[in-house]
Amino acid sequence: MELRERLLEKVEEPKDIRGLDIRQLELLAEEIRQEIIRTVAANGGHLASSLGVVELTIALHYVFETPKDILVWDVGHQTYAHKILTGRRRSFSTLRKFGGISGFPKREESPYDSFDVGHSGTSISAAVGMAEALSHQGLQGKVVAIIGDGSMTSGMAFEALNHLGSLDRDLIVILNDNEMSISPNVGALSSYLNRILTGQLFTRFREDMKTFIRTLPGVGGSVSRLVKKWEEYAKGMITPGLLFEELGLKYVGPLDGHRMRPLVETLRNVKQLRGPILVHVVTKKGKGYLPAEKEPTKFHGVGPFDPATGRSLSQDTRPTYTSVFGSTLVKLASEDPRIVAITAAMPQGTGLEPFARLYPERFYDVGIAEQHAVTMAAGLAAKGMRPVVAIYSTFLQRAYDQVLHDVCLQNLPVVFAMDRAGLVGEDGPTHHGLFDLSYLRHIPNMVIMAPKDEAELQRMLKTALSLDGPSAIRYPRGAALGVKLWEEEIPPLEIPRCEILREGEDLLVLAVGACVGPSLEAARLLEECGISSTVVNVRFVKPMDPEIIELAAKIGNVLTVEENVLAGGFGSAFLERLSDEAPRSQVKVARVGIPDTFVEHGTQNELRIKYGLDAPSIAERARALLGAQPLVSVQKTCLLR
Ligand SMILES: Cc1ncc(C[n+]2csc(CCOP(=O)(O)OP(=O)(O)O)c2C)c(N)n1
Repeated sequence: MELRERLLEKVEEPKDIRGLDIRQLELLAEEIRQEIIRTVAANGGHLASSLGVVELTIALHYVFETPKDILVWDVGHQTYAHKILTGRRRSFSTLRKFGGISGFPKREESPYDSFDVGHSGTSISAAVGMAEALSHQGLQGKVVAIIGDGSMTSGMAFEALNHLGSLDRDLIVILNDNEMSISPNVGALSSYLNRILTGQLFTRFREDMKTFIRTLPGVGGSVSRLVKKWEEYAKGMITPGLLFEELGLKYVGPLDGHRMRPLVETLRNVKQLRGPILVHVVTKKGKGYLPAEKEPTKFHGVGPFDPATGRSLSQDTRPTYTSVFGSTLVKLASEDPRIVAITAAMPQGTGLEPFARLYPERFYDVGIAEQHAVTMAAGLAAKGMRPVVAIYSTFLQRAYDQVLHDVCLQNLPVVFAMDRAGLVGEDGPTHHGLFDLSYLRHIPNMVIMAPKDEAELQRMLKTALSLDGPSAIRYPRGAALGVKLWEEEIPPLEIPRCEILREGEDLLVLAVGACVGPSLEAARLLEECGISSTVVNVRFVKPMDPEIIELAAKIGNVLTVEENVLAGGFGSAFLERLSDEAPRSQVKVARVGIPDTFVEHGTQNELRIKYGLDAPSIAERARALLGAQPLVSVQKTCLLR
């Protein structure tokens, strides 16, 4: 039972905490934690990362004069405490809800959110730009980038550090080191940070020097004297953050990110320093909530759960597309030793964990390094392997040139498994996979597939792995349809054959992937008002089945349906083909898809309704296409013949 009034009740903005003492800041941290746990348990969200930086966030807003001093968050999934402290305490219960506040920083939401973000590795680059902008305009203000050890593995972070080290700018990089990405962090940098924490860096150097000196000719009995001398010299030379110092940043740390007093005192000192500085802060992911401390990967991003136990409230027992992809890849890998799998820091999210367990030597987690993942796959394919690169649709955007220049230009057999294609829901505009059909369709050699259900996903994976060139399969986030899976031999598909699911004379509906289900449902609704539809499961967005154009010319009214932006998507591809192959046809076409806008956050269903991708909206659109009196059979044209 709480007897005292919550400190949080009086906090609207950071200035309200600047008069508190350290003990009060510690109490505030506890209150913020409870607020975060309560809200995320109800709404879902990124729990563990946000819990890990509560003290750090308070200390930053306490010491720095935000928003004049600028905080630039990396990824932005850890900003719940920041949101609560910066004017959004009262709206925090709407976190990630349709029409509510975003789960990520948003400039339009608050002047304290300096940069919109959702993808890893942008903070140092953006901070460098901001520091330069302040300087150009003669403005005062410190710029502080806060980046996790996982995000520090991004190529962009290295590019920015490399540049920053050569600039004489006051810029503070806070390295929030919890030794975790979503899964345990990987790579040489991660091992380096770990060696700093365990104090092994100096010990290891000393051992290496001893070994080296022993190999020198003629040192004989004087070894120990020499080693001692080296040790004295090396002690002055080896600072824990030598790597960063060499890059031109002053290194401060490692600091315990959960002890308020040293955090505040160190940040105060750092604030006085000039030039680029890296502050190494050690935090615990999930701090203060036992289930999340124990299982930080599970609680990285969660749906609603029971806060007392940490148990998920979801009742859905259907498999996900992700899990079917993962189990099918395991099965196919047992039949073909050339198959290898690559993830960019998302072994769990992409369903590759079973593969990693069974085939550790054929599995690569490269860190948050999508570009490297793709070009590495190209290298593997160039030398006879069959790489499957599993990357969410939104994150593959990072590697567009690698897909084009390193994979497709050489027609290499790399399979792109693009999870989370289409509307992803509550993560919002940074995470929707709405562009992949457009950014892949124009690249020569690429085969693009979209399954209508999880059994077809299995067949597409089999098909993709039988090709001698690149291919991409895009499938949605969340529960699959629950159809029967292929257990023994998985039959491949014939490229580029589409599948006619229903035949009718008034309307042709060309549906891509997850839109097939709602399109069939729309056809049933239309039938009730006397409109008969042919519904086609497109299957291959590229190459396009010539039969699609024939059907269009025969039926005369065509509705394309896709969960992708309309610009450059499947509907555009259809119009291009129609214009090329039947230039004088009078086929009437309407395209259902995402207009030229970034889509906000909300549940997948809410967004599908808003953007006209649910069955009733599709049926409505078809009625509009067919004119004012949809019950009258429309006139058909067949100008191709
Ligand atoms: C380009 C890109 N790839 C992948 C992701 C998915 N992702 C979100 S958070 C995260 C881990 C980030 O780790 P870290 O920066 O250490 O933050 P932590 O969650 O541990 O606090 C990943 C891989 C992303 N947001 N952006």
